[in-house]
Amino acid sequence: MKLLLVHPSPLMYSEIYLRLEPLGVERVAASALAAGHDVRMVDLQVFEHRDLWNQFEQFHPDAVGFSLNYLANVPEVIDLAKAIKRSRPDCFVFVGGHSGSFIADELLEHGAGSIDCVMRGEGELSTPMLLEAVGDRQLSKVPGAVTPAGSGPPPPLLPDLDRFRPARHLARQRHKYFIGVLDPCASAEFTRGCPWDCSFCSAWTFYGRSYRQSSPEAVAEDLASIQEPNVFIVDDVAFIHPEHGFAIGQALEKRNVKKSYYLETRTDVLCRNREVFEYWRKLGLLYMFLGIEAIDEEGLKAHRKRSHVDVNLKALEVARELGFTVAINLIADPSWDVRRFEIVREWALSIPEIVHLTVATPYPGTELWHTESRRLTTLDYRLFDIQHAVLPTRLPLENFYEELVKTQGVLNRKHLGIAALRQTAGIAARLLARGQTNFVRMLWKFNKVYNAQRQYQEHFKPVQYKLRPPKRIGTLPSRAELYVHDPRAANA
Ligand code: B12
Ligand code: SF4
Repeated sequence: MKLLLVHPSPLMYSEIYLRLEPLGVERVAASALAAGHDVRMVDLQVFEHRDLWNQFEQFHPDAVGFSLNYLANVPEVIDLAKAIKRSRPDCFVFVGGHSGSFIADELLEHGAGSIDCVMRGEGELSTPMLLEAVGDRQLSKVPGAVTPAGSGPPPPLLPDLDRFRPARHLARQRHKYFIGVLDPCASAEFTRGCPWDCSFCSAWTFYGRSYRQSSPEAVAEDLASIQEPNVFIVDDVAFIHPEHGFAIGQALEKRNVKKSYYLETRTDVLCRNREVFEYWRKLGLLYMFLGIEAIDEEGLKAHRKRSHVDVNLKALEVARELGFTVAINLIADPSWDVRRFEIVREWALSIPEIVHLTVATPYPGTELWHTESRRLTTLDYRLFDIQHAVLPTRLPLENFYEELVKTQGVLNRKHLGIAALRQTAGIAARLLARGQTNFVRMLWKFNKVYNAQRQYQEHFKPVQYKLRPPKRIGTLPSRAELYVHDPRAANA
C-alpha cells in the first residue's frame, strides 16, 4: 500500500527556538516500511501546504496518516483531512499521535466522515495492522483503532524500543532541523515514558506511567548512523537510571561517535545522578532543559512536581559547575498580577540561565483538564499552545499578555539578539559559512513572533472547531481512565 505520513505546521514556540525532526512519524514510517508498504513523509514544519498537495498528486497514496501530537494543530489537520477526502474519496485517512489519542471521538465528529480512523497510542505495532485491515470490516477491531463503526481493544505497547529505527531518510530538508546553536540537529530516543505524575502533564498518562529503555547498543548504532553533528534527546526525563546513561556512553565511545547533545531532565535527577551528567559533558552534552515550573513551594506542590525549591537551586549550581548551558521553564499562572510578573522577572534576571515562560494550560489527558476545565474561557484548539491564556486571568487579558510578553522579552534579551551574537559570534560565523542559517535567524525573530496585541486578538478569531470539555468536570477520573496505554501491559 502507498502511505503518506504528514506532520502538521509549527506552533509559535517552534517559530523561534527550535524545529526538530518528527521522530514519532519516522518511527511509524519505519514499522510500515518493515511491513512492506511504500511510505513517504511530508513535514509541514519545513514544507508548505502546496508541497503536500504536490506530493499527494504525484505519489497518489492509498492512505494518508496525520500525526497529531499537539492540540493546537487540530483545526489544521481536520481541514487537511477534509480536503483530501474531497479530492480523493477512496483515499483512507487516519490520525494518530499524542493529543489525538486523548480526543479520538471528537476528532471523528469534527471530521464529519473525512477521518476514517483515529489510532490511539504508540503507532509502531498498530499501524501495520491498520493498513492490513483497510477496506475490511475488521478495521474497527484493530488494537487502538477508533472508527465511526466502533473501537478496537486498547493499543499495544511496543515491548522492544530497538525494533524500529526511525526512517530518517524520509525527512527531506534535514538541514532545517535545529535547536539553538545546535544547527543542524537530529533527534534520538533513549527511553520512553515517565514514572512521575505532574498534574499539568500528559506524558505519564499517555504511556500508563510506564518506562522503557532502548538497549545501549541499539542507541549507539542509531547515533552512529546519524549524519548531523548534533542530537536532541527527546526523552521526557533523561538519565533516570545512571547505569543506562553510562552504558550508552560507553557504547558510543567504542564506536568513536562524537556529537554535541541537548537533553531534558528533572532537577532532582540531575542532583542525584551528577556523575552520569558529568560523564556525558565529556562526551559532548552541552545543553539541558530543566522543568523548574515554579519558584516557590506552593507552586511546586500545585503542579505535583515532587521536587523542592532547594533541589531546583542546587541543580542549577550542579549544572553551572559541570559547565552546561541551561534553559529552564516556569509556568505562568493566570492568577499572576503585575507584582507577580515583576518578582518572576527579578528572579529570572538574577540567574544566568535562559528562562522560558509558558502559560498554565489544562490539556486533555492531564489531571488539570478534569479539575480546571469548568473555568475555560475558550474552546479554540489553536489557543492551547501554552503561549495563550485559556483560563480566566486576574489581570484584564490584554494586560496579562502585555506583562507576559514584556517578561519574555526581558528574559530573552539575555540570549537573543545582539547579546547572543556577541557571546556566540564565532559559532554564528562558522554556521553561516556552512550555509546553516537557522540559529542566526532565530536571534532576531522574537519581536516578530511574540506580540501581546496579536496574542490578545487571536482570542477573537472565528472558531470553527470547538474542543469538547470533559463530561464530569471537577471529578478526577481513576488513573486507569486517564491512561491511553493499559498500565498492566506497561511492564510486560
Ligand atoms: C520531543 C518533544 C518536542 C520536540 C519535538 C517536536 C516534534 N517535531 O516532534 C519539541 C522540543 C520541538 C517540542 C515542542 C513543543 N512541545 Co513537545 N514534546 C516532546 C516530547 C517530550 C516527546 C515527543 C517525542 O518525540 N517522543 C518520541 C516519539 C517516538 O513519540 P511520539 O512523537 O509521541 O510518536 C508516537 C505516538 O505519538 C504515535 N504517533 C505519532 N504520530 C503518529 C501518526 C500516526 C498516523 C500514528 C498512527 C501514530 C502516531 O506513534 C509514535 C511512535 O510510538 C513530548 C512528551 C511525550 N513524551 O510525548 C512533548 C509534548 C508532545 N510537547 C508538548 C508541548 C506543549 C510542546 C510545545 C507546544 C511547547 C511550547 N513550549 O510551546 C511545543 C510545540 C511544538 C510545535 N509543534 O511547534 C506537549 C503536548 C501538549 C498537547 N497536548 O498539545 C507534550 C505531550 C509534553 C507535555 N509534557 O505535556 N516538543
Ligand atoms: S512534567 Fe516531566 S516529570 Fe512531570 S510527569 Fe511530565 S514528563 Fe514526567
